[in-house]
Amino acid sequence: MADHFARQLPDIDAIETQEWIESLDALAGRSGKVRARFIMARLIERAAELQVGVPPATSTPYVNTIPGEAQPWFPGDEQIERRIRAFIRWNAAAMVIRANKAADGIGGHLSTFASSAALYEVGFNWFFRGKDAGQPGDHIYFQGHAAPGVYARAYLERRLDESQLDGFRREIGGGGLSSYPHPRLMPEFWEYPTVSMGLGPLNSIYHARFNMYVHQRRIEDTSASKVWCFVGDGETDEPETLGAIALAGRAGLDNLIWVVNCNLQRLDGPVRGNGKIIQELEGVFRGAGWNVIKVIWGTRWDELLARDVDGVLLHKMNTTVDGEFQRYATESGTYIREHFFGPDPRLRAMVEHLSDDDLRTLPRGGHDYAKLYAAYKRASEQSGAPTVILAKTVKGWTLGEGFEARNATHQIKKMTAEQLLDLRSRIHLEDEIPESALADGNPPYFRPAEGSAEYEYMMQRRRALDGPLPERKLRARRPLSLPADSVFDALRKGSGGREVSTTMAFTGMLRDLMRDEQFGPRVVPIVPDEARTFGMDSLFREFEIYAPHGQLYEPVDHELLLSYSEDSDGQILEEGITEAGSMASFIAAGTSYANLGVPMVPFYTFYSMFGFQRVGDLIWSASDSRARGFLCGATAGRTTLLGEGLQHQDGHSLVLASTVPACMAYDPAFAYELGAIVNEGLSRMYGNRAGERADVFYYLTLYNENYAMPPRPDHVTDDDIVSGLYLWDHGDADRPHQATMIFSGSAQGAVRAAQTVLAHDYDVGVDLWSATSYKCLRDEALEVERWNRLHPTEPPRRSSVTTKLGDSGAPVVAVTDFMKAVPDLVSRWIERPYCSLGTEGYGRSDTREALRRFFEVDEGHVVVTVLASLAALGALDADVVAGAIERYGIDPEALPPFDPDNRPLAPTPATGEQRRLGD
Ligand SMILES: Cc1ncc(C[n+]2csc(CCOP(=O)(O)OP(=O)(O)O)c2C)c(N)n1
Ligand SMILES: [Mg+2]
Repeated sequence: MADHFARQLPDIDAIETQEWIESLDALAGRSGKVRARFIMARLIERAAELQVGVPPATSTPYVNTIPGEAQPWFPGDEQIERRIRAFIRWNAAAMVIRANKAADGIGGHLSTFASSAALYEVGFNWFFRGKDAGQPGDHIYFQGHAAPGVYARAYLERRLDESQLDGFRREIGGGGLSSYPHPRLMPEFWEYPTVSMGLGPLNSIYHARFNMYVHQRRIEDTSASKVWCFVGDGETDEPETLGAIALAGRAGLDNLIWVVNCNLQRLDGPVRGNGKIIQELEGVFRGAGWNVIKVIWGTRWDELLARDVDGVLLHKMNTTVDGEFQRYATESGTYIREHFFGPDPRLRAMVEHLSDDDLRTLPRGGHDYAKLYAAYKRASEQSGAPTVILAKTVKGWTLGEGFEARNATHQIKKMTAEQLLDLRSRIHLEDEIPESALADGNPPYFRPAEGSAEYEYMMQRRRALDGPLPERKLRARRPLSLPADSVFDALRKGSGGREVSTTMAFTGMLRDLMRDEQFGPRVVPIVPDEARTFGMDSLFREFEIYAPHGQLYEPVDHELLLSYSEDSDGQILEEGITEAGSMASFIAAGTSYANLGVPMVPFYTFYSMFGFQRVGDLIWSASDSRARGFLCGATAGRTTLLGEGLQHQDGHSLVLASTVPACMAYDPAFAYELGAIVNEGLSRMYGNRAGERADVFYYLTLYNENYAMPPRPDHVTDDDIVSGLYLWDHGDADRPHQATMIFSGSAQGAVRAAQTVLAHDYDVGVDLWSATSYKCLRDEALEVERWNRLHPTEPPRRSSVTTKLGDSGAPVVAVTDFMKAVPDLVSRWIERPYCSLGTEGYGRSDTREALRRFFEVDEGHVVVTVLASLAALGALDADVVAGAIERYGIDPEALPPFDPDNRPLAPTPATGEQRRLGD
């Protein structure tokens, strides 16, 4: 049913309205729908010129957004740029083919770059700014599997040599080139990891937004920097790709340009065989407030469109689905004449003067340099909105019949001698590549000599654009001074008996860090709509929430001391409900030390359950990116967050964190531990200790259980704390029985209570240790273990965890609010009987007490476990253990919490049997 919204609007001249409608009726009746559509389109365009305020149509006909006559003059030498492009095309293909010849199965991609060579080259020659002028330059996200093309250009520029190209995908041993963009593997070359589809596009949006943020906060002038992101059309299937485009529109990110390589294919086949990806994306992006530039047809189509007086060509363009377009790219001119132009005599007549070969090679817009130049120029001059360029290409373009638009093209990595010859002639390199060199299927590289016209042209263009790209260059343009150590004093002193949580301690510390005059402005607090949960609403008024356009309303709570305050130079990134977006912000802030030469310190605080589990690949991307900063998993623990149930109670983020090499995972129990870890983290990641700056990031668990935060014991140093394990409290050494307990995080409560009971009621003296980081202990122990293995004739070394806990023979019980796998990370290096208590299984809603009983980490279970460990050694009678089990009312027959179907058991009064609640 038609929408009748306009009938509700005030009509101040109904007769005039009627006249307009009648003329449209007459037009459509007399001249047909095509003509009516045309007039409407012109009226909409005119209305936009008059700034009438009519919203743009979500989709426009299947033609270029910039018509031929509106194209700017191209300032370069198209011929020489085509030559340069041919060399790059050749070398990109040669490196993949050679790599697979040398090591079958090593992989690589030929067709993606072949489809996007012009998309990149027009950028390299005319738009992408480097860093040589001392400015941050542009930030380019390359499509990951187009990497061979980027290497090939660097080879022409003498930034890579032939042996490096031959090291494509052969990194072990050094000097090789990574398969995809990885700053971790090629830290001086690649800036942004992209190949996990969707993450590059998402990161690019938050990166552009971050550049605006630092600009508006007057930390750095980023007005000359653009973020360019190259995206695959198939990649737009990923929710991460399109999930944040509305933010870019809302924030008016005119420093952001996306180029979507619409080759109509993904890995398996067509992206939208039955539809039109360009039209679909146009609607999506326009709806999100982007400036959309479609580059569909190459220049030779302009003439045909000009002759399309009846609109039949346009109609054919509009109604041909991508699956058919893909087919046309593989077919002969005759086929195209028959099927595309054929059915309508007017269309057929339009191309009568063209040969079959002309028809076959009518190019798509994404291979047309002048069209691309026009689009890029307009995009870079756009103000107030981000731009997306939807460029239509052929996958495998120039690679020949076996490749172009074939469904399998994505994965073909080899070319026969015949195919190589074909490519050579397609890109006119007969003079450069001798036929004899292709016989063995190992194509040689070729680059024009220094001093040649092509070389000089190319280098001159890069000099004019401030140097080469990509280049990851660390420049301390605006160094950071660390906060005064006194910021951590309050944490060291404890809470003076006041019951607080580590989350509250964290928020207080964050506030104090932000108040530090020098350091404070570099802090970037990030939160996904959970600030109130973590008590961070207390920061709103003082530091304000970043809003690019400021606060255009008086907040409902304006009278409150802690009102919701937004400002264009606000410091807090309140991202709304998007953990993925918040992670992208974390990456942008955490890599600012490299991207802008301005170290910024992100503290991203989130529900710990929605961290590693929800956005694990983005955390991986942060580590790929060499991001620095603090990930703060609040409401941590499976029993500490009460009431919320299994979707919220995190007992495994520390397990997942242990899989990320660059992640320093800590589980602090006390405020002073938190302070020591953050202090150490700051100096490790941002400090001025020469040579020690590390591209790592920290993961901290924060709990919401309140207890008195003890002062740091006199015998404990900050180094002890960050080492991962330290003796917190000596037990009574005179007791006849001895044991050790290790706590982490909120498990401290049960362990400390158990220590008292064990001493008084069971005569067991228990040392208490705090394990702040099992990951840290494990990493060190693995290193020692390896050293010992490889140095058989040297006296063996002992790991720190082995040394610290010694070999007294007394049992050790480790307790955590996470899974047992966490303390078990170090079990094989403990030379004493070792047992861990943790929270296996699914979380559920209840009180902390009930949860801790259920998960077997409460005082009773800790006491029983220590006694059982002693009994197992023969130090105690089994009856003592049985007595404790009874004393604490523990049901030995209850199903274990890690049984996936376990629901709490309750006795059935009549029979005394047990039944599942809820059955
Ligand atoms: C998250 C993720 N899933 C799957 C892949 C595997 N993959 C690599 S390239 C590709 C197809 C890409 O198609 P498109 O985005 O259209 O790029 P094109 O090569 O056509 O330019 C796929 C599925 C990946 N890299 N990342
Ligand atoms: Mg594609």
